[in-house]
Amino acid sequence: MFIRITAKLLIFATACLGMVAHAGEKTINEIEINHPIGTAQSLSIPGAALVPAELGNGGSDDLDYFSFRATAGDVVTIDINNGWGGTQSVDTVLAVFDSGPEYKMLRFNDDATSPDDGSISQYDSRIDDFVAPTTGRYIVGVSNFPRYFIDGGDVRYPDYGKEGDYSLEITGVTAQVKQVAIRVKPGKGKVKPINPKSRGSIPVTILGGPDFNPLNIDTDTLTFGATGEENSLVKCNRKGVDLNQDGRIDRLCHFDNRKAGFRMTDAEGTVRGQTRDGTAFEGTGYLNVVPAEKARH
Ligand SMILES: [Ca+2]
Ligand SMILES: [Ca+2]
Ligand SMILES: [Ca+2]
Ligand SMILES: [Ca+2]
Repeated sequence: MFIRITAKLLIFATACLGMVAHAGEKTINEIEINHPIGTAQSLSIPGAALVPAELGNGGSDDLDYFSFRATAGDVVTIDINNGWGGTQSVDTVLAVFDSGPEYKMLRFNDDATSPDDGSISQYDSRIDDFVAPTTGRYIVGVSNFPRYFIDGGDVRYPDYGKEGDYSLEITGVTAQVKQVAIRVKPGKGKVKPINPKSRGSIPVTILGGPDFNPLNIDTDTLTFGATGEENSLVKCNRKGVDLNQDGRIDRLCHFDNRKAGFRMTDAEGTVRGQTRDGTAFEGTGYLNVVPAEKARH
């Protein structure tokens, strides 16, 4: 390994570290716990996304899994930048899996096959031209050498975890996100305040639409909070009720107040998720955040 490192450093020591921003790229911070693969962090990617993340911030054997939705035929690049060469240099490996439950491994890469602008070393992995076979959800795994991914979504040698930060960049996704209506803290009368510090949960109604049945939601993919990426789900009612009396079934879900991450300045909350057939949706609703002392009244 030392020889490989030396040779690669010589070749790439002068490589430019400048990051190339892609049009419409969205930055989404990693949220632990995103392992094992069944608890992958759901990313809503409007074409391209940059995910600053770290191996080691989720425990000593940290692995990072992220899911995203792609359309059949999308040609997707999954690229690690700034992994090798920093203060916590980490030799990353990448894999793409289907959405389970078998978690078949579709692609794997340890070291990039060519240099790129965001990496000083080909030790930063990159998967080029992943063609989405069907419209649906895919899972990206990030690990480190020698913890290679295996079919089924796990890794060999799980105890060789090494810490280090990196950026994951996913480009080439043309996911269409369906817009749905939600009501945060539904009920009659004035909007009820949310106290960012209180324990307990926030009820959110996801309203049914002409071609949207909330009972078809894959609740494992539901996120809600200040950015819409927060893994805050507590539970959803199994049965639907027509809460706004428009003849369509709605669904009430509860999200953990603290995990939703609201601050005093937030005016809206966002729900994101996917239906069981892989359709991505999102909805945003007004909320009313108040200081802890006022919320008691
Ligand atoms: Ca992590
Ligand atoms: Ca993790
Ligand atoms: Ca790279
Ligand atoms: Ca590597």
